[in-house]
Amino acid sequence: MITFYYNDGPNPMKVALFLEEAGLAYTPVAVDTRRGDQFKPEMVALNPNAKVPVIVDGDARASVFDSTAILLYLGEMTGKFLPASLDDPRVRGEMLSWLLFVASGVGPFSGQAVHFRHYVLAPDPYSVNRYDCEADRHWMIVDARLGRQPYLLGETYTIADMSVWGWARLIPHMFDDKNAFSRYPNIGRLVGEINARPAVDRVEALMGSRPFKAGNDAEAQRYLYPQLARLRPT
Ligand SMILES: N[C@@H](CCC(=O)N[C@@H](CS)C(=O)NCC(=O)O)C(=O)O
Repeated sequence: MITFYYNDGPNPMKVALFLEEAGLAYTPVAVDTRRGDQFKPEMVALNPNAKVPVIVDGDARASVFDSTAILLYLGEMTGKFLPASLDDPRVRGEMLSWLLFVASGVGPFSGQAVHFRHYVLAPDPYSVNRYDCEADRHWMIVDARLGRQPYLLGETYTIADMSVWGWARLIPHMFDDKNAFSRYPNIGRLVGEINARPAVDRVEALMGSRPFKAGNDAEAQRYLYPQLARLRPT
């Protein structure tokens, strides 16, 4: 049995999507990051980076953190939602390229774009422009790829699409533009297609079953923006 540590953020969403798509049995454990649950010793023991998602696969006695690593683990463990011919190094290389492009570029730049547009405490046009621009540049690359083929890795829906979906569904919020998908029509098509899958209804039911703390009060800021402590006079 898998234990899934999660909140309703984009990275846990990707893993929830896989678990639901694959029909795996799992026990969800909510981690309220605005209340600091991610820093509890039992969480830091599972993920020294003190973030979600994390899974513990009790049957295999495996513990895996970071959404991309978890998607790869679950894909390889089940043999599902992977490209065909994964034993061909060229196919595996292509899959890793796109997974890591999402993990190291799309995700971090999108996260910072959301932060500097919606949550920054000291408004800063330079940073908004920097992260908007980089997030947009990454999304244009994804959109061009999806303009040539239905899915990131070709003709089949894989973990790479699940990884992109976690952040792509937030594009209108990220750019504060409800028509943002008109700039990325192929991503809009993929997000619409994945959102229509029954697994997404189950992911949303899971996320809705546990009301996480909302807002950006002093407690949330203390846990989510540890850099603020450095600004306080000693
Ligand atoms: N690279 C990690 C990033 C994980 C991450 O940033 N998780 C967020 C939720 S989407 C989190 O736990 N935030 C709490 C915090 O930053 O303290 C992954 O892909 O899993």
